[in-house]
Amino acid sequence: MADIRSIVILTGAGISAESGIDTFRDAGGLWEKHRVEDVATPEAFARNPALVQGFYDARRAALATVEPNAAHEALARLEREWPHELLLVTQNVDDLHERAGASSVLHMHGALRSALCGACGQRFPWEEPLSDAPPCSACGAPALRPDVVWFGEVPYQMDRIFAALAKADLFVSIGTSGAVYPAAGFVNEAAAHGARTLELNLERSEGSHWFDESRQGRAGELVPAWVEEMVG
Ligand code: BV8
Repeated sequence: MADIRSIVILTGAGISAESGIDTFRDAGGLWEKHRVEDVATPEAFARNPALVQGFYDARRAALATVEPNAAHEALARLEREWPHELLLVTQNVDDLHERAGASSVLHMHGALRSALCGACGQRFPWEEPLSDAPPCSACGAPALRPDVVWFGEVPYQMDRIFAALAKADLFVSIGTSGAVYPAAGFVNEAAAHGARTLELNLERSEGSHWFDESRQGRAGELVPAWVEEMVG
């Protein structure tokens, strides 16, 4: 690993699967129970706010019933022990990276435990349901929505992510199907700037062919083994 200094890691729903959180596209996943266009777009929220708020209230409440797994813990260890730059980007809206001890997690698609005011744009840490339209703590309007990036909305901190990808020596994608952009294009962005690329996923993804190396298996096994290779 002598030639590797800066690392960018991207995680997806697969890293939380062994914690009991449904992925999106696996059998029995979230998109089998809800059509994307009915619950994960601004149009869906405008059309049926109660359905969308209920979908996210249920997922926020479920966070109390799950725990981080060995993969989350291994990435927290890497963050503690890696002596050079490391950026952990997650597409996930759960808080399992943080609860495993990761201290600097970039939630490019927002977070269940955050609320966004549609009236004044303020964000707040949030634990409670939003279905009963609580007033915004800043402006008082009953306009709070999940602080989550829906399809058609702009992911958070894209400049920071692209700057890190341009400097990365290694890009690692963990537990994602490579189905959604711009996240699915990060491997190409990193490789175009000379990074080595590694995929750790249960099965081959839509983007596996872009990676220098793709390992198949459960994140709970592959991620601790990879972290041991890096810092052991
Ligand atoms: C944007 C938050 C402009 C919400 C999410 C046509 C072509 C190309 C693009 C588009 C297009 N039409 C529209 C677009 C853009 C669109 C898009 O990509 N659509 C797709 C469907 C084609 N994207 C957007 O709208 C994005 N915004 O483009 O803005 C822009 C662009 C660039 C720069 C600035 C602005 C916004 C998209 C964000 C949507 N919000 N999540 C919520 O959580 O409810 S997306 C959601 O799905 C995830 O966050 C993630 O990003 C995405 C994919 O999910 P995964 O995490 O990968 O999960 P999945 O179930 O799919 O896969 C799980 C994987 O884990 C599997 O591979 C499985 O094998 C593996 N696995 C399972 N178990 C395990 C495991 N691996 C290891 N161990 C295990 N145990």
